[in-house]
Amino acid sequence: MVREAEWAAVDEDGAVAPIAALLAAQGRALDEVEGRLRAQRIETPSWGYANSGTRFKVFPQPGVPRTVEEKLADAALVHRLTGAAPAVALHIPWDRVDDWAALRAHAAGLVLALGAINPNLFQDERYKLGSLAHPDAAVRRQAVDHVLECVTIARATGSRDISLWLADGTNYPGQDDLRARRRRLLASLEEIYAALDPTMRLLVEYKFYEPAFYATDIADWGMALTLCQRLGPRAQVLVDLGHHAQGVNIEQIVATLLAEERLGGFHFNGRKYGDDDLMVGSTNPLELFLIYNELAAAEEDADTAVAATARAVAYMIDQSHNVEAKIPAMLLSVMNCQAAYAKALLVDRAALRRAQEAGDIVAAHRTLLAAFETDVRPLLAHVRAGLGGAADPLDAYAASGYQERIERERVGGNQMSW
Ligand code: LRH
Ligand code: MN
Repeated sequence: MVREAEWAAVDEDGAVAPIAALLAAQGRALDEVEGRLRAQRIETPSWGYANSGTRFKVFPQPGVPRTVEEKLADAALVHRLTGAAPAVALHIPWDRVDDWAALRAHAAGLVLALGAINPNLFQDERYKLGSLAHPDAAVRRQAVDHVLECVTIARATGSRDISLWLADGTNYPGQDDLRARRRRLLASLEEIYAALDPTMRLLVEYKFYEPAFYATDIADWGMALTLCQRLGPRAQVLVDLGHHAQGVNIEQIVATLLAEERLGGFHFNGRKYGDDDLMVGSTNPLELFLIYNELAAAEEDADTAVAATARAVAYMIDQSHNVEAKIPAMLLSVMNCQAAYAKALLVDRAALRRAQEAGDIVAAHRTLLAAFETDVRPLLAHVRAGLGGAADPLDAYAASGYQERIERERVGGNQMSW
């Protein structure tokens, strides 16, 4: 499929020499940084390979998967080329199959794992007034049962995380009792938490508005954190980059959740206005770098509980590629995460600490900028090549003929969509 020759050997040693020198000046070895980059894992979303859109229009694209297996095939190529996307998050019922064990084996055959299981409590008519927080006990029962089914699915797919986002909320003041909704929500979550296997986690995703336009039941990190603290240690907060009000300092939320040992994972994407679900790093690469900077620092923290929390974070992409080509968009998104992490790993933390302790604000800020402004592309080409991937995944994809092949072969049937 991908002509090996396309992956021209890069003059790796020469190209990474500047990075090696930069690290040597810090008394650090290139191997340490390369080792952490080789261990980077980004989970891609099955729904990112399918058709998606806005309330105005869903634009179908040629070659889009008609089956979960075709989604996995596309995800497998993204992993082969980047070396850093070995798992796919699933959404239920969008990805429901009859035989989960067979799907798991099929994925393994593609060198892929099945990742987080995402329940869907936002598309059934009965959820108009909410799901886990709904005033009607019968509706809450249905919603809890759906999440319990997702726990059963996770057991079959070997997934660690149940990744839960709720559209629950109200549109007008007085529509419902806000504390009563929280009580109902917590009771539903307690039943779900009790059903988790000891190796499983419940990731609680917050969002400040939409589709609710007055009060969202889990609207911010504080509401999610306090719910998780009431549930237990395996309930952790999921940070979707598109779910904050303008101007919110997301890297500070990340630092806080790490300090609380409650950062469970991310839904990475880019946004300029609302929950735009654009390619991560496309609108604000500095913010993505600053988020990875908090994570890279926490991974090395002397506080072993904080370091363990940072190392257990689930890095997941949650995007909808409404107009751009889906597989190239996913490739660039993974590449942007690799670049942000690589830059964060180059931060001279000793110099940063010295400047902070000396109160030298400009020097401290410049220490971060120096890493952010470092060209890490040769380093990443080196790391990917070492993982059997492509020096430049997008060039390799263009040369592979894969897009032309899927557009030729995937004719007929129903394209998958939200
Ligand atoms: C909600 C959300 C959530 C999903 C969906 C696909 O906006 O971020 O994570 O399940 O997008
Ligand atoms: Mn999300």
